[in-house]
Amino acid sequence: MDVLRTLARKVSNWGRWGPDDEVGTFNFITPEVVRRAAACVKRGDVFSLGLPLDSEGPQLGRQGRMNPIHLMSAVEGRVGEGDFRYSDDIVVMPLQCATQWDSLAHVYYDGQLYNGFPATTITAAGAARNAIDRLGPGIVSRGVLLDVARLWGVDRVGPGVAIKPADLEAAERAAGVRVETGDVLLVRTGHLGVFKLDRDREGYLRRTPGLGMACVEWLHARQVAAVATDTVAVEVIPWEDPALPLPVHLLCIRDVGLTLGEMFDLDELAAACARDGVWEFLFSAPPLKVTGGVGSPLNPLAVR
Ligand code: UVW
Repeated sequence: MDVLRTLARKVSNWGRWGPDDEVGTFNFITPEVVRRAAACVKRGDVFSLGLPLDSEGPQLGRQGRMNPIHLMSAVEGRVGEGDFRYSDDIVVMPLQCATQWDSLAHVYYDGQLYNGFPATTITAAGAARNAIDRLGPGIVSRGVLLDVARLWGVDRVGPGVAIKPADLEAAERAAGVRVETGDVLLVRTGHLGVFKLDRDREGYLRRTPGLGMACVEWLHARQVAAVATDTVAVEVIPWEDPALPLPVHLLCIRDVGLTLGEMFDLDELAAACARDGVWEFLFSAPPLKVTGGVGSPLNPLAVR
């Protein structure tokens, strides 16, 4: 934990946007950043980055995380005596089971959340601080996709392989793009693409490629608004130091105030970017306004 606390001091954004701030690096998304993002729309092509919400998802039921259950609450429902019919439905799902944002209340250590709020503000009623609904109008910014799998000429970065800052910079050079203040960074490893073919849930969840701990300082220095990948945890699993679980989560969410996006389906977007060599786009992923929620399911959009 000493390594973690030392790094935490270097990357901390606590107090940067005032003592009451609950949205962290989303403060980097200024109106100017949004205008620059809108200018990325050239073709009018829209890509959905969300997984389908159904029983075929990657979850195994561990940690209370099951795949979504979709039920019909009305089939051929009637209103009045005429021929009018309606259908209604219900979804039961953990907010963390598919494509999602982790809120800044999702993980913590030493009894404190991002910006120093006490962990006791999270109760059975939800998160009173740093909850997902604090994001208000949601997230619109420039998205930049760095395709590490393509850079390395592989279908998937190997499970357990940690991506380093030098790899992100090599992917930037290959894409001819630079990650800048307020961007939402998407990193493609190809891991979800393999799951979509082999449906091996154990393989998808247990060992994943992902960001190594050294990337935290890089993300902090580049002032990204959020980072998302096509894996279940953004960071490499198993962790680089077995005695230090989830270091990227802890440092990004709790110290940097940086929201993580997980299980983003980046394959079609990456193919389109590779076709014309443009790796930036307008990105939007508003969370559901779940009051006190520590995360939210999403259908993120990239508009090119
Ligand atoms: C944990 O497993 C705690 O987090 P996540 O779902 O964000 O990977």
